[in-house]
Amino acid sequence: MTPTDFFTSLWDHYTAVTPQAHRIQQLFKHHGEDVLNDHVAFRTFNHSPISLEKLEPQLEAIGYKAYGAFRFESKHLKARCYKHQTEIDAPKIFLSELLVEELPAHCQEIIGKLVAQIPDDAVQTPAIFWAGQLWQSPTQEEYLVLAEYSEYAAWLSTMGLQANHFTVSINHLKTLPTIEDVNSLLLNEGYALNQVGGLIKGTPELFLEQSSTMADKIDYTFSDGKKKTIPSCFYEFARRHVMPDGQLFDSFIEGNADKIFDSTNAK
Ligand code: OOG
Ligand code: NI
Repeated sequence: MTPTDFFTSLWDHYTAVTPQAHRIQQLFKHHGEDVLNDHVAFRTFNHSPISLEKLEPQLEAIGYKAYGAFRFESKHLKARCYKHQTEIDAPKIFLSELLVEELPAHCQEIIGKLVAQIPDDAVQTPAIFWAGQLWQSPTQEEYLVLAEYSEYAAWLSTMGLQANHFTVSINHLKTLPTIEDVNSLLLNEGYALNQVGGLIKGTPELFLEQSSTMADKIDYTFSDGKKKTIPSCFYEFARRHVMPDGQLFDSFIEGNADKIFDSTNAK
């Protein structure tokens, strides 16, 4: 599978649950922009058939290589970032996993029941990255219990493996050169942006500025038949800055990422 085929399928699955991303991309195009993606992100459960270490070879299969590692203590996550070895314009990939053993025992039990349903050999091709929910839906009660301790766990229990966001590269925009320009346009159009820690995560001095929408909402039916509107996926905007060595910063920042995760919070 080529990176182009990979991202085409990924985008189709993502926009099916994130119609705002398609609309915002159209908005940029109407401003005469070509929209390039800076990165996409995935979430998963550790110690499972879809753990980070089981997924990584599928990224390598399409030409990606890890170049950074991150830890989010209070969210009980670890993550790695990947870039394509030869295609410099291919989006970077951010892959995180929940350290399930760090959650309370009753949360581990709920997650244990979900991951037990994933076949051991679930990861065979890069198409696993848009497989979605690989288990029977949790009950509403289970979802709410997970959300109390980990919004990430609750989100993952309902949305599964898929791109949780695509990210517009502001560096490639001609008419909206700053992140403030992008945010103003989106706010004027009525989009809800992630306000955690302020609209803009990061600074030019950190060489990375990011903002994001709050996730779209979808109607979801739990395994007990209860229905609820829950967060699906969101759209991000990133502007990278040149470092003193003349290179564009191409990694991620824990302090920024920690707040970007909250774009799928239900409350
Ligand atoms: C990933 C959050 C981190 C970034 O750009 O720092 C991230 C997630 O929400 O799963 O994408
Ligand atoms: Ni991101």
